Amino acid sequence: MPSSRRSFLAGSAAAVLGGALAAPASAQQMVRGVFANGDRPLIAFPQKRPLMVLTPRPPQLETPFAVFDQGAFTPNDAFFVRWHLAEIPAGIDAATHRIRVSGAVGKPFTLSMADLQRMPAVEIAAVNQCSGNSRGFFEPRPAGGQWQDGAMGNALWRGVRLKDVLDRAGLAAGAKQVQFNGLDKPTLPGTPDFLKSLDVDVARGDDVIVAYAMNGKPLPLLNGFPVRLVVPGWYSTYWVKMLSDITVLDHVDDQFWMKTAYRIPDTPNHSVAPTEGGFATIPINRMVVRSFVTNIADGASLKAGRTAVRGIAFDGGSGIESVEVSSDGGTTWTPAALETDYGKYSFRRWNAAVNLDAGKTYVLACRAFGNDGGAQTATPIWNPGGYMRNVIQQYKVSVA
Ligand SMILES: Nc1nc2c(c(=O)[nH]1)N[C@H]1C(S)=C(S)[C@@H](COP(=O)(O)O)O[C@H]1N2
Ligand SMILES: [Mo]
Repeated sequence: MPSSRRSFLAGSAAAVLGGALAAPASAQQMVRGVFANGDRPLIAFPQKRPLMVLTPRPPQLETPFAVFDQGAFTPNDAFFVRWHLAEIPAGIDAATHRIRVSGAVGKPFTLSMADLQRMPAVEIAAVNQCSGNSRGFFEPRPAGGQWQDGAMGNALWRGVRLKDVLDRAGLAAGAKQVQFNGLDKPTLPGTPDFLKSLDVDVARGDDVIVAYAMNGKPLPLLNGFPVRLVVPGWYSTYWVKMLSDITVLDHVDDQFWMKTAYRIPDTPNHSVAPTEGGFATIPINRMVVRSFVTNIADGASLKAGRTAVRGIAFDGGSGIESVEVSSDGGTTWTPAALETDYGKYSFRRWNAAVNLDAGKTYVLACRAFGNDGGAQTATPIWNPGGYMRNVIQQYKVSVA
């Protein structure tokens, strides 16, 4: 890993609204890459502060890592963005938006935003993390968005229980899965529309919500205005944005985004050797536990003495049981203090302190454990999708 770990800012500030037609690279603020081909322009899309651009169309925007040191919740204008298809409405009238509920149900119906507002509301803090967050660190590199660690964010989501919506329609006896569609469309006729499905028992879980607010405000357009699915604990591929259709299926969804894409090896840690083939796969589902130091970057130069180390941890919904830090690359560990608990799906902030002597180099590390016994891996996993990275993070620092 190169020494300039995150968020090294260079160049002059020139935020470009709209983003698709960016200014020449020389006029842009850049974030220096922490892996090969990782340099990213910082560009402000509508309702967003300047974020790291992987692709402008469809927008794939990464949160600069320093944002995660500023609080347990990720501000809406700093929240990462990921779309698969390029035909995304540039504006939506919430007053005329409808969600169609149909398929294997007793009584199909449509829901307006006003209908949703009249139903009992729930609020839940939950991490939205792309399956491929940190994919750029995989070796060898799989195809797909070359994210650093910023394809994640934590927000307070407000909406109604999907269960309440489904109960209003009444599931037919043979209902197996619930399929979700949004307003985005493919550009070319051969590209499959983006559709995702959950088993009926997952979809009817207490915490799955049809969300119309994020951190107390309407969703930014790029994060799914006016309404999106929130599946706490699960990778965000299921968190369908600009939700327009809820279709109950009497069979297991066999379209591209379930049968072919977003599948993981059905192996220990969902890991395989890069040369391996012929293994069974399953749809990606719950997140694995992760933790990050947020106040010290890899390659940092620090002052000698007692030094604060702080960060975040989260898992797939069991909640964080403990976090430990190391200053010797993971040989010995000491417990960190856990900060405010916003619920089992939220970022959990933690803090610790280490003693650093002048003239030495250290490898700091952190590791988290979930209440379900989940742990981070000591060596990186590998799979062809570049999914579910949760290696114990290391931060090389030198002390003056
Ligand atoms: N309608 C729609 N919803 C979608 C997607 C999409 O392409 N279209 N991408 C999914 C994926 S893979 C991710 S990582 C998250 C990203 O959510 P965000 O853009 O709000 O951060 O949206 C999910 N929901
Ligand atoms: Mo994703």
